Amino acid sequence: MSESVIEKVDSEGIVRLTINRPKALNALNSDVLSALETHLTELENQTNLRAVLITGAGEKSFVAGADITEMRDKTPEEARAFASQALRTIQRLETLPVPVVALVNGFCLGGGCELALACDWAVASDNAVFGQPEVLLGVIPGFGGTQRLPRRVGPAMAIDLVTTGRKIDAKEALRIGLVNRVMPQAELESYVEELTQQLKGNGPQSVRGAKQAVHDGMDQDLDSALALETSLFALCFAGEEQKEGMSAFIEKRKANF
Ligand code: DAK
Repeated sequence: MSESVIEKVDSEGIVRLTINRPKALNALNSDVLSALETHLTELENQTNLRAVLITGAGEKSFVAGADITEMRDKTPEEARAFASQALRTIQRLETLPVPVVALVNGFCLGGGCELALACDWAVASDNAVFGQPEVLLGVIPGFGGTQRLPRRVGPAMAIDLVTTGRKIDAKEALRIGLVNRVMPQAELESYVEELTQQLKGNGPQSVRGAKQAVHDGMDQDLDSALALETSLFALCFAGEEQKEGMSAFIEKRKANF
């Protein structure tokens, strides 16, 4: 039986997706994108979902980009279809209702960096390498990089990265705000376990609401975004979670969500 290009492990609502093409440094081809989209469709409907982790198989690479071998002979129409498939899939990852964590364990280049940019968290090992090297291949980023990168790190740094194609190390990625944390590779797993347990300990609806407020608000003017926050805040008082969280505080005990 052939190995799956995406491995999925579900541990009580913490779902880990591993892109499994280590021989090609987990480059994204059509098969990976289709498999990822199938998993995301399932996750969108999973009611007990608390957080999603996405990573690459092996110790060398998260994702070394879109698959150059598959792309080389594409016509403009085929390139557009490929980019549309990737954009749609990456957007579905971004809009999952729970926090999505990129566990960046090595090369995070091109489409890989664009995948990480669509995640809420990026936690990187200290050997991780980031970049948008598309201009070295005669193309531009096609999976959202020219739009999400400036929103994450600001337009000046984004222009630097997408026009030079230079690679940066994990330390610089942390400094410019591309990633949230950098860990020695040996400590990456335990840190991510701690992070997901922390997320899991919080009110599930509150975590979803907080993510929604940030994401939806970013696309709106400040007044509309603040109104959105007010609505989502008020909505918290319609459920049990707020009652339990505040009662637990007053009764000096741990909330049981
Ligand atoms: N695609 C396909 N295969 C790849 C790959 C990739 N992106 N990256 C690595 N590999 C394969 C290598 O070919 C090699 O395969 P074999 O020769 O063993 O068969 C194997 O992985 C191991 O790689 P290396 O031997 O090169 O390993 P090294 O440690 O020496 O170097 C490296 C690691 C990550 C520095 C190097 O592999 C590298 O530079 N890889 C390419 C990185 C890159 O340029 N990524 C960006 C790809 S472009 C679009 C527009 C643009 C895009 C998409 C759509 N539209 C408008 C449609 C572009 C997106 C991109 O991501």
